[in-house]
Amino acid sequence: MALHRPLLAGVLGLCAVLATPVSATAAPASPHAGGSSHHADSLRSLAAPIGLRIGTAVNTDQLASNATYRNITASQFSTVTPENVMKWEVVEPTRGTYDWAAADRLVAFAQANHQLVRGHTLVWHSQLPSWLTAAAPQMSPDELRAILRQHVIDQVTHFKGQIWQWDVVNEAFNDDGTLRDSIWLQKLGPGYIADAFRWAHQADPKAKLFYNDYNIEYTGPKSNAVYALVKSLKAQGVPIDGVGFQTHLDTQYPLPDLQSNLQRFADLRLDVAETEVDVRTTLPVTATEQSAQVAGYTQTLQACMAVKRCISYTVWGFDDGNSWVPGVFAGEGAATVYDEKFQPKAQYYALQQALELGKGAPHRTGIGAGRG
Ligand code: 9MR
Repeated sequence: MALHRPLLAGVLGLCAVLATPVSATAAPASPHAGGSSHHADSLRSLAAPIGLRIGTAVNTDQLASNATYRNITASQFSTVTPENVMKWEVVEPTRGTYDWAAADRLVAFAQANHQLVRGHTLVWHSQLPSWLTAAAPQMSPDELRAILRQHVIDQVTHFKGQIWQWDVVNEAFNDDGTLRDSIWLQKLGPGYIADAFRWAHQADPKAKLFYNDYNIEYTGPKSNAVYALVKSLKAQGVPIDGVGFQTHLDTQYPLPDLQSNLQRFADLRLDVAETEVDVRTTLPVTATEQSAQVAGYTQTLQACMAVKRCISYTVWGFDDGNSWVPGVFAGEGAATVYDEKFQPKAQYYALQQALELGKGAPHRTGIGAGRG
């Protein structure tokens, strides 16, 4: 997989470090974590008055085996994203044989807990099944296109009516703004992107269809290239509804213009979402670094709240024990809002406080389906 160029979040002093938590009740979850009995200070409850959804990526092994993990997932968040179980290698490990079991269980969990689901992801260069990566180089463009079309249509059809937002195409660009040299680009040319949106729309006309990428949170060659792409897709009538900004941040890099960048995409009459937020730093974490992490969470949530078409804010896992970061960035971690023992950190209270203080933010209208 591509290593993300660490992003910035460390605008020290940009946001005040929280001295006092908004509430001491952040904690895990009442036994009635589902249903409508969420604590008034939960992230999902605090975000509800402005129509904002707060989400998390979910590790479905933890969800099945760990009651604390399950309770926090249910009580704090109003959307869930499968961290891995809707990816192609999981849903079709053998050609023609689908295994939806893990994804279906997550969808059922979400429904039981009145959560919406972000489907992740239909077209990507990574986590492809080995039968596909082995055979693709020898396939004709027509053959590969038929396989991709079938994949998109079968998966979206399977979950029809159950997915709020689909990440239809994920990470199609390089950081310099050129298209990534994936098997899709090599064999099908750049038109595979528009095709994927058309196929997904055909299979579930009500799902909101997103383009999703990292390092597009600030303006620059990559963000500008995605902007040009989605503007052109809209102009051609391709059924795209939104852009997902993954927002994997690192305290050593600045994040200069997230809000205005989100706004320029929103001005194209697209919804926007922060889809995979985390803020990593070097270990062990110093007080200065944690301040920068707190600032990163505050800044990213406030930017979303300030943009009316920013309809969801999703963290890429909520606890440090299950974060992807240490496995990929040597010597870094502590990127989430709960520690390894599922205790909320200052980063959690920063989200709580931003929501508390942002009650006057514009009410989102994009919760239902529909374009324009
Ligand atoms: O968090 C995911 C991790 O468990 C997987 O091993 C990894 C495989 O590439 O994918 C991680 O999730 C990625 C997401 O699907 C797309 N954006 C970047 C995320 C972090 O790598």
